[in-house]
Amino acid sequence: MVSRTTVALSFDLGASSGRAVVGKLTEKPGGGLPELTVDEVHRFPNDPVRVGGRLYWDILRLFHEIKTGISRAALSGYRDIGSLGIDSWAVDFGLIGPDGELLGNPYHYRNPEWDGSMEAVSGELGKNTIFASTGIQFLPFNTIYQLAALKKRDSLALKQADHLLMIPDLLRYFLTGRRHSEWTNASTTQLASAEQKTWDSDLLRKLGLSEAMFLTPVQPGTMVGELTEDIAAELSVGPIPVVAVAEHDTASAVIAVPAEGGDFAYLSCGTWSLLGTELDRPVLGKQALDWNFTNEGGAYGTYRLLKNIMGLWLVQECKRAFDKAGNAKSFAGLVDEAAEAEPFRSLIDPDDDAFLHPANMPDAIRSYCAAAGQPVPETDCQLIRCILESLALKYRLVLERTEALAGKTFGGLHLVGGGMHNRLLCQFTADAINRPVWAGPAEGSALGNLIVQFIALGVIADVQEGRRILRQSFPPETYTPAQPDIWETAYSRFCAAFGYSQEV
Ligand code: LFR
Repeated sequence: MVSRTTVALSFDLGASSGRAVVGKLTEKPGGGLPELTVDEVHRFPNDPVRVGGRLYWDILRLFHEIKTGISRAALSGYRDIGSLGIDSWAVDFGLIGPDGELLGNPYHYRNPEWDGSMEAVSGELGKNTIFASTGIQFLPFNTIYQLAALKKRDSLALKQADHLLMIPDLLRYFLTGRRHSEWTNASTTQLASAEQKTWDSDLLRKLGLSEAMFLTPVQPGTMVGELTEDIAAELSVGPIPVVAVAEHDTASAVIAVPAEGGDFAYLSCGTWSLLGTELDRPVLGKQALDWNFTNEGGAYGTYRLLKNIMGLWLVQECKRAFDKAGNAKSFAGLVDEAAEAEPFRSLIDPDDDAFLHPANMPDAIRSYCAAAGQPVPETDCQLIRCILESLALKYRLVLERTEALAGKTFGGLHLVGGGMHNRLLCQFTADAINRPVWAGPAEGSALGNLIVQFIALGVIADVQEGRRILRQSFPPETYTPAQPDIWETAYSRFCAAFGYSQEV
C-alpha cells in the first residue's frame, strides 16, 4: 500500500536569515499519526539597509529570494507543492499606490526615526484608550507609531497610498496579484480591536488615517490565491495555491509549541524572547496594561498573552561588535567562554530602551552597568554571561506575571526557536524559574506556518493534532533545575536592582 504524502512550502523571514522550508506530511500505512519531515531548500540573508540615517527592508531582493526558494523546491524534486505560505516579524508594512505599485521601500522597525512617536501618540490619545481596544503592548516601533511619525513628516507615500499591506501580505500580493490583510499580523499594529478582530475605526479616525487603506483582515488558514501565471511560467512550476498562514512569526511559533493540553507557557526564543501563554480571550485589565503585556491575535480564535523581552538580539549585536573589532568568534565559542565566566558578576534589565538599537551594544551594556551601580563587564565572556543570566532572570519575572494575569500555574516552560541551540541559556532558564524547560523545535515559525497549511489542505484536523505530530516528529529535550538556591538569591538581587516587586 502506498502512503499518501502532502507537501507544503513555508517561508519564514527572520532577523538573522530567511528560509524556505518544505514540509512533507506522510500518512502511516497502518493509520496513526502522520509523520512530518522538513527539508530546508533555501536560506538567504535578510539584512536591513541603512540609507540617509533611515533603516529599510530590502524587499525586492527578498521577493527574488522567495522566487528562488520556489524554484529550488521544484528542482529538489517537489513537483507537487500543495500550497505555500509566508511569515515574518510583526509591525512592518508597505504602502501600495493607486497604480498598484509599492510606494517606496518599507521601513524596518529598528529605524531610529520612530523614537519619540509612541510618547507623543499615547500622550495625546491616552494609553488606557489604546489598550482597552487593542490589548497590545506599548512598543515604540508598533505600526501605529510608525504611521504617526510618517504623518507628522507629511510623507508623500502615506498621502498617496491606497492600501497598507504588512510585509507577508505584501510579498503575497507580489506572488498572487491579490491584496489581503491577515489577522495575526494586523493585530500587532496596535490599530485593531482585539475583540472585534478587525481595524478600530475610531482609532484610525483619531490618528487621521484613511480607513480605506486597511483591508478587512482574513483569518489564518484562508486560501488567498495562487501564483500569477507570469510567475509560474518564470519559475516553470504549476499554479501553486497560496495560504494566508499565521503570518506573524510569533503566532506561527506558538502554533508549533508541542504542548499537551490547553494550559501551557512558552518562550519563543530567537532575536526576541516572547514569553507567555495562549488563551481564548484577551486580558485587557489595568494590571496587564501596567505590566505592559500584550494580547496578540492568534490563529483559530486564540490570543497570545505575552511580553516581549529583548532576547538574543543583545548577544547578536555584541557578536557583531566583536567581529568588527577583529575579535570574531562563533556563537557557540562565545557561549562556551561565558559558561566559564564568573557567575552573577553584573546584571542588566534586558528591556531597557538603551538596548533597542544602540550603535555599539557592548558600550551600551557597559554604560548601563556603570549607571546602575553594577560592576562593568570588561571581557567578551563577562558581557555574554551578564546577558544570558539577566535574560533568564527576566524570564522568571515574566513567567510569574503571566501566571498572575492568566490565573494559572504552569509546571514548566516550552522553549521553541533557534535559542534552543544555546544550551547554557536553556539551563539558566530552568534554574531561574526552578521548573523544567522543554526545548524544541528550533524552527518553530516555519513549522507553525506548515501546520496551518496542512490544516487548510485538510490533511491535519486542527492545531491539537498538529502539536501531537510535532511532539512525535521532533521530541523536545528536557532541562531540569540544577542550582535553584543560588538563582533564588540572584532573582532577589535582580528585582531589587531594577525595581520589580517579587510579589505577583
Ligand atoms: C519576533 C517579532 C515579535 C515582534 C517583533 C517586532 O520576531 O515578530 O513578535 O514584537 O518581532 O516585529
